[in-house]
Amino acid sequence: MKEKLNSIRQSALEQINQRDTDNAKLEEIRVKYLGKKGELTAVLRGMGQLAPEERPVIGQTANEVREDIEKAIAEKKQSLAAAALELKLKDEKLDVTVPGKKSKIGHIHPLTLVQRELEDVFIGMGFSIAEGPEVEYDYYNFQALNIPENHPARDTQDTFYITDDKILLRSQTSSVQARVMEKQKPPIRIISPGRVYRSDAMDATHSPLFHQMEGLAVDEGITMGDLKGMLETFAKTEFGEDTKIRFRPHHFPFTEPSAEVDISCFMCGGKGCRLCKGEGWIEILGAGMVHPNVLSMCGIDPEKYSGFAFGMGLERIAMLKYHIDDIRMFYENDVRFIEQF
Ligand code: 2NM
Repeated sequence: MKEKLNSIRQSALEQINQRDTDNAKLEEIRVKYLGKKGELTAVLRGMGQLAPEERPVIGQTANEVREDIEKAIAEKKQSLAAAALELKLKDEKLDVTVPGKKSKIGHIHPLTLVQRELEDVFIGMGFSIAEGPEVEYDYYNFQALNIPENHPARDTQDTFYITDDKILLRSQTSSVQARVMEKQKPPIRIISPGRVYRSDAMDATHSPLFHQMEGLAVDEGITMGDLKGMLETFAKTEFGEDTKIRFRPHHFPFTEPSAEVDISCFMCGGKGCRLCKGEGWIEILGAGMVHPNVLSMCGIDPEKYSGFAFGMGLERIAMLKYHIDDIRMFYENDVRFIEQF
């Protein structure tokens, strides 16, 4: 009996300590020797047949064998866990000296770039940014801006109507300014950048969707001199300290008097070149003194208050600045184009 126990111990320990014994194999071994139907259990069951004086000795040996096997299993388990941890640590070792993978970084779209730059310039002069809906009432886009019923801009040839006559895609961000004047009392100093829509055929200089930035200042005693001084500061900040501005008489329904504003060519300094087409001057915006009808329609007393307003196309500014000769480049999402900014 004793030999039997010793041989059980020996073969169990041998199997446990084999190099390729893993956790699953350990469990098999445990069941094989210590399980309910295991070899050691079978020996203990057979104790009844032993002589009474042999029982304590064999019993003690059997317990020792059980303890030895249990201990060996526990130790093997521990060494397996240690080896697994070792392997994991080795596997997850991080070599911080390996050169990193370069990830592609996006670019700011040139229109966004120009919009942000202009916002900074005007915010620096005390303007705040105002926003409004792109789907707009005819009232704010035309009526409140003194644009008469028969004006060509109102034609379906020129404007995208959502409903027959009341709702449209705004054709200028002046609609935002009409909304602000209606809500807010002077002093008002706002710019309204954003998308506008006009039913134009796409070509190198036209797009049915483009971007504008308009500005508005309303207060007591605002004059054309304020407009001129402010625009001069704007032109010098945006296009360089030597930039001059020039007003040419024009007509807009929402301003009186109105003007188109040129800057001296920032490429040739006014001598005449390819960019200014030999003119020395480049048209960049429209402006004027807010029409009294617009003020009163928006609930501001034109006897007490006056204001100036201006508007420019962001695409046009970006095209001049970056020498882009086709407006369609802005909307095609060609990375080779975007990557240049
Ligand atoms: C322009 C040119 C001239 C303009 C007028 C107004 C408002 F709402 F005050 F009447 N906002 N913007 C304006 C004036 C816009 O764009 C070429």
